[in-house]
Amino acid sequence: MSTEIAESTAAAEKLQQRITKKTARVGVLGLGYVGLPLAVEFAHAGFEVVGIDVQQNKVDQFNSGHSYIKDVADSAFRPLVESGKLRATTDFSVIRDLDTIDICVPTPLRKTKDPDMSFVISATEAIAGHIHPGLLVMLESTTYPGTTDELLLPKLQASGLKVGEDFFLCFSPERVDPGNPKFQTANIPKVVGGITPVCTQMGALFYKQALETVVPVSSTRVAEMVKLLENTFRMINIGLVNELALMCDRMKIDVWEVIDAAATKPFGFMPFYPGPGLGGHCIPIDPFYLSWKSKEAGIEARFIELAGYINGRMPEFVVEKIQHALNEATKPVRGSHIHVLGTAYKRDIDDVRESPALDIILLLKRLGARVTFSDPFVRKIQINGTLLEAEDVFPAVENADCVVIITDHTKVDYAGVVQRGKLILDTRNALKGFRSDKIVRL
Ligand code: SAJ
Repeated sequence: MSTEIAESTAAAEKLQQRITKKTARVGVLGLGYVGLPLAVEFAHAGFEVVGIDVQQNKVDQFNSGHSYIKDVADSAFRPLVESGKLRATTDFSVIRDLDTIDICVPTPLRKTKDPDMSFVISATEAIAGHIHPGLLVMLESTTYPGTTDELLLPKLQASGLKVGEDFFLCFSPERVDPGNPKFQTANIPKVVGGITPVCTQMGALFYKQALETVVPVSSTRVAEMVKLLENTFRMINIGLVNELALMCDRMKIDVWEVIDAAATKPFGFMPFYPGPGLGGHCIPIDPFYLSWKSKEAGIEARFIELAGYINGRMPEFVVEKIQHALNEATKPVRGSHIHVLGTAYKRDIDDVRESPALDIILLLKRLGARVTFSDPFVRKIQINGTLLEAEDVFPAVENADCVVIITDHTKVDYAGVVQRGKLILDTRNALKGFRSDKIVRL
């Protein structure tokens, strides 16, 4: 028993008991790529878990024992649902009977690159409507420093309950890396910071029941900033290597060879790789939460803005490379058949959100090209409201005037692509081991 919790209030002591005895009723609000795996981990640890989502179809799939998140196999999911340990609902009033609740809802950007907090606000208001003594609330959605104390706390304290005594409030960044076979929810260290020391301890105690490593920090703002540093670090370093790729292209230097050789340095260097642009729902977006908030604090986040510009320019750069390559073959883009290999935002996943492939296909269509695509994980995509269905790889590769590798999925027969393709632009170094005049690299 931690002394601070024991000396705090009866509500704290009761919650601590329930967490350590695993009788606490756990709630997860938002059943996406973060919420569903988190719900599974706590059910697996022995807690009774209720998932809450506004989408009935997700709740129905969840309660049928089918995991719609690729990183969670049905075999690990179905038994938990069948045993009654895990269930889902669209009914937010269940919060009244919960001891803990994790908010795992999206934090996208508006078109103006301002944070869209609407999902977090509606989740918080739903919780505020059913808050009760002893409830532990944890926000996991990536957001700007200050969200938990400025946005959530006032809404939750409007109930008259006092934070750190009657209820407990923490921020704990999600660190899910979709498709990562080595690191999944249970073995990714979990940072957690509370509004008060007792909140931090309660959050740390909670996560310790199901996750291998917990990293308590002194406040919610520190925890919020940790996540933004992690993802801004990635975004800026990707922007750096993309700019290096632009330089090497002009200087006729193989940027991939440069990075591989630099990566032999055993300290002080971490390889990042150029690509067709920045996809996903985290890396292209999270850093703008930081630059938005730092602007409010009077600091221009120039690194973020510059990296955002460079990463955002990569789709156009890829299209210029295609134009140049076709030009060498005395073919205009207009009327040419261009086949795109891979549309997911990164290898071996099925997610196309913010994928640079979508931008590249749109740009090519605007230039009058006939564009087809294939992707082992993606069957159809929307381009400016028009549905585009995936085609079988080889007939399209054989027929195309130019093949463009946008996503380097592992289970593609690249030897077959090199054999059959007339002209191949490789934006991911997927053809690293191949030598041929028909291959053009980024
Ligand atoms: N990319 C490059 N070059 C690189 C690395 C990535 O162009 O060297 C591109 C990818 O192709 C992709 C985008 O950047 O389009 C994002 O890649 P990512 O590997 O960061 O993938 P995410 O966004 O699915 O996952 C990241 C997590 N990734 C890793 O830590 C490896 C992690 O930063 C977060 O846990 C997660 O975002 C999140 O939820 O914030």
